[in-house]
Amino acid sequence: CFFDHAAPIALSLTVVANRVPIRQTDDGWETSVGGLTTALLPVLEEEGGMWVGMGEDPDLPERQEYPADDPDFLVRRVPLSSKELEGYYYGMANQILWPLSHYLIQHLNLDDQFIETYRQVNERFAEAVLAETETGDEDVIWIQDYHQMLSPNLIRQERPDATIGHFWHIPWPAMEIFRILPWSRELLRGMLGCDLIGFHVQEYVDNFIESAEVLLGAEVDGDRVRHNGHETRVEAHPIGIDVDRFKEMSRDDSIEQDAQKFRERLGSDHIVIGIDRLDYTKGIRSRMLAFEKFLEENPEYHGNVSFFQIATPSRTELESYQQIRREVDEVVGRINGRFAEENWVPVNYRYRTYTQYELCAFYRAADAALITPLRDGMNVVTQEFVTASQDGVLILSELTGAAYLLPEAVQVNPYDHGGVADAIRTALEMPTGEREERLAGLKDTIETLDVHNWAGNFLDSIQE
Ligand code: ADQ
Repeated sequence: CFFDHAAPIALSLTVVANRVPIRQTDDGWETSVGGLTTALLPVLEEEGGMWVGMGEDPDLPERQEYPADDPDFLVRRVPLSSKELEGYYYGMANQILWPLSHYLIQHLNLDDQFIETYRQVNERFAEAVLAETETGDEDVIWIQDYHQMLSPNLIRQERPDATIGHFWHIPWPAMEIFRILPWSRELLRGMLGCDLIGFHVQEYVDNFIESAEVLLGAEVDGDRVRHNGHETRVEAHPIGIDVDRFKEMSRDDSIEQDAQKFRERLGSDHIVIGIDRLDYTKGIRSRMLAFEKFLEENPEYHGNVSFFQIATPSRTELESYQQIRREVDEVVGRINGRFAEENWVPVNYRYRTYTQYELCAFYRAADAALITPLRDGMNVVTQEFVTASQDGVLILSELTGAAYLLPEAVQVNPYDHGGVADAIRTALEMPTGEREERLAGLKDTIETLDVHNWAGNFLDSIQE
């Protein structure tokens, strides 16, 4: 992989993502925490380069060298008006591409205004990249996610020799779902400006290739797609977490103490956790219904098991997110109203963010994690739990990218509440030997997925 090379590769990297990786705090500027930043910052720090993302605040500079005293890389903001942000981000990205890719088409809002603004904003991003970069053999432009489907080909038209990659972090749906979009062909042509497109798993690679073949009549040869005289490779590059950082954090004595205090506070023999952004794709409401069924069917567990669910506020401006929040509130209230006893509350629900350090203590304290999205590109909470846990059981939705890679998890269909209820019982009663064996297998896989390998492998592949 890239980081194992004896001498660093001469590479100048331009990352294009919806958001820039730095934020302003009371003490000055700092890098934000998150998978993308963790993966790509070391490359930018070592090799230099640029990160292009949207500028939501007109008071922040368009160009900012970071860190200011001894710059490693350039942050380039593409300033967006609130109207642009609404159409491109809240509209096209969040109300069209997000629900469609997760097969939840009841949330689709196919408003023509959204694609109009999306085209304009993708053009603005492409112009920023073209203005700031030169074409050299070692220059790589790496675009991230569904916010930027058109900019690859816009850049390609001006720079036929540029090296352009794209990583798509969510599922690529079946061709018959993708073709629902009135602009499916235009969006595919935009993506095919790339030299390399990465997805988490082969299923999404196959879906993308089929979409290009059927909808554009592209020529396909294995993982290569030819269209309009240009060839694009499409590959699976499953993302990981920063395993060493997570391991180190979870070994910290104070994490162990915090986990212990947390267990005492909940006061139950068994703790099951769920941690997600509050998003209708994450299946939080279905999970609650499954837990309710578990309580109905297993009265001997009343008073002995607590379900601790954290939901991070997300995309709160959108009605569909306000609605899922109301629905989750309602079902939590109902379950607790129905089953709570003098010294026991079955569902402990928190609608807020935590630090990674705090999350790590929750992972450590849990007997089982209930990770049951209705659909998820990968789901890295899974990997964080497995890395931090010492003896926990992973219950995982088979409709996630992670499920393809983690056969040792107890896999469930998130729509099957009875099946999930049975899985909870299986997890709580699993013999120690089996728990250890499954967890060891999961840990092995997650070590190899490490986020540094992910970035390194993608960058190696694009430079082949
Ligand atoms: P997300 O949909 O955001 O990512 P996920 O992969 O689960 O989903 O990552 C969520 C991250 O947020 C985790 O690192 C988690 O620790 C953190 N988080 C969640 N709740 C939190 C809280 N209350 N406080 C603090 N942090 C919290 C998209 C795709 C996924 C894909 C990733 C990476 O939807 O399928 O795995 O990108 O490619």
